[in-house]
Amino acid sequence: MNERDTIKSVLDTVVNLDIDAVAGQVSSALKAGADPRVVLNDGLCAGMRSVGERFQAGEYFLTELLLAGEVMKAGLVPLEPLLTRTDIQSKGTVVLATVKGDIHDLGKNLVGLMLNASGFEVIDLGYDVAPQRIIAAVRTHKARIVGLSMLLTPMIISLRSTVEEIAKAGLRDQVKVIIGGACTTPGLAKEIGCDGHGEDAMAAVYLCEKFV
Ligand code: B1M
Repeated sequence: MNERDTIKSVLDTVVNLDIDAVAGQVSSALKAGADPRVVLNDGLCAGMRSVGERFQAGEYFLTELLLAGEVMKAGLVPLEPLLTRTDIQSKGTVVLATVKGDIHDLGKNLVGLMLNASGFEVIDLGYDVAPQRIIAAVRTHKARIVGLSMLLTPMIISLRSTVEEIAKAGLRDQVKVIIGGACTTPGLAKEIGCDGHGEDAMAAVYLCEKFV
C-alpha cells in the first residue's frame, strides 16, 4: 500500500470503530513514510468528522460516539512520541480548558500536545471547566495565553461568560484568549472579544507563537 492508501485505512478504521486495529494502521502509515501530522489530520481527525456526520444522520448513536473517542485515543499512542519534543526552551505558559458544560476533550488534548511540542508550558485543566478555575490557574502560573475549546453550540453561552469573567477578574490585558473547536469561528471569536481562533491544533500553535 502507498502512503495515501495507508492514511485512508486509518480513516476507515476510525469510522468502523475498530479499536483493535487502529494503532497497527497508524504504525503502517508511519512505516510507509507518512508525516505524523498528516496521519493525525487526514486519518484520525478526518475519521472522527465522518463519525460525527453518521451520528448526525442517525446512523450512529451515543455508544458509537463514545467508542470513537476510545479509538482516537488508541490511534494516538504510536503518534504521540513523534509529536512531542522536549529539547526546546519554554515560550511561555498556556492555560487550556474545555469550557463549562462541554465534555469533549480530544481536540483540546491535541492542541495541548502540539503546543507542548512547540515549546509552550501547558496547564491543561481538562473539560467542563468553570471560569473561576481558569482565572485561578492564570494567576498561579502567570499564564500569557488562555486557550478555550468548545464543540457544542449551546455552550457558546459558557464560552462567552468565561471570557467575561476573565475580564471582570482584571486579567484581560494580561492574557490573550484564543478559542477553537467544531462550531467556533473567527467571527465568534471577534464577537465575544477573543484575540484569535484556531481552526486546528497547528493553527492554535501559530496563533500562540504570534502572541509571544
Ligand atoms: Co459529541 N457532539 N456529543 N461526543 N461528538 C459532536 C461535537 C457533534 C458535532 C456530533 C454531531 O452531531 N455531528 C455534536 C454537537 C452539535 C452541536 O452542538 N453543534 C455532538 C453532540 C450533540 C454530543 C452530545 C450532546 C450527544 C448526546 O449526549 N446526545 C454529548 C454532549 C456531552 C457534553 O459535552 N455535555 C456528546 C458526547 C460525546 C462523547 C463524550 C461521546 C464523545 C467525546 C469524547 C471525548 O472528547 N473524550 C463525542 C464525540 C467523539 C464527538 C465527535 C464525533 C468527534 C469529536 C472529536 O473528538 N473529534 C463530534 C463530531 C464532530 O466534531 N464533527 C461530536 C476529533 C478531535 C481531534 O477534533 O475536537 O474538532 P476536534 O478538535 C480539532 C479542532 O476543532 C481544533 O483542533 C482539533 C485538532 O485539529 N480545536 C481547537 C479543538 N479545540 C481547539 C482549541 C483551540 C484551537 C483549536 O484553541 C484553544
